[in-house]
Amino acid sequence: MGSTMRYEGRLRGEGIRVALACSRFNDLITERLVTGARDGLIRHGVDDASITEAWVPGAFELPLVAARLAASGEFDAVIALGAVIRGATGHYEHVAGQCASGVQRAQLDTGVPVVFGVLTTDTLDQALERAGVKAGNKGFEAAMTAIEMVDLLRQLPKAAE
Ligand code: INI
Repeated sequence: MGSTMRYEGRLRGEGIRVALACSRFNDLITERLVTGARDGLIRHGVDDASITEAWVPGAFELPLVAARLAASGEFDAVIALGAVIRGATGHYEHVAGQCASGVQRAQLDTGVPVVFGVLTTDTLDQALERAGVKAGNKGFEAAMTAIEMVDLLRQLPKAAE
């Protein structure tokens, strides 16, 4: 009997090129997410010079830019960073929902991991807590996901021709 194959990405960032798609809306929060993401990447071996940032006005714009970065062939992973806060908008569901589905589409269309590092919260306080103040930093977590996914995809069998 053959043994079961088990694939799992490792947190090894050496040699990985990462693009951060960053949203300016709620930049008190998103600047912290960027800091957390850079910290997570660098702590796990990603070279500072291999991290690129592209800033967009709001979370709604993240999918287009994330898709462009992913399709460029210049990055092994893209991380979309943003903060959609319900209290601040009447169209929360649209912005958050479209952002999430657009980010998912970007990674499925390109085969390049595009990580959803976007906070969707009811209040500014909740967003702050998840941006490094109390309950971790979603940017840091997104960096771990990016590194893990790059390593996992390198291990998995390639798509058949
Ligand atoms: N963009 C955000 O990133 N977060 C929000 O909370 C938000 N609110 O509250 O509206 C927001 N709106 C702007 C949106 O992302 C687009 O930039 C805008 O609609 C132009 O396309």
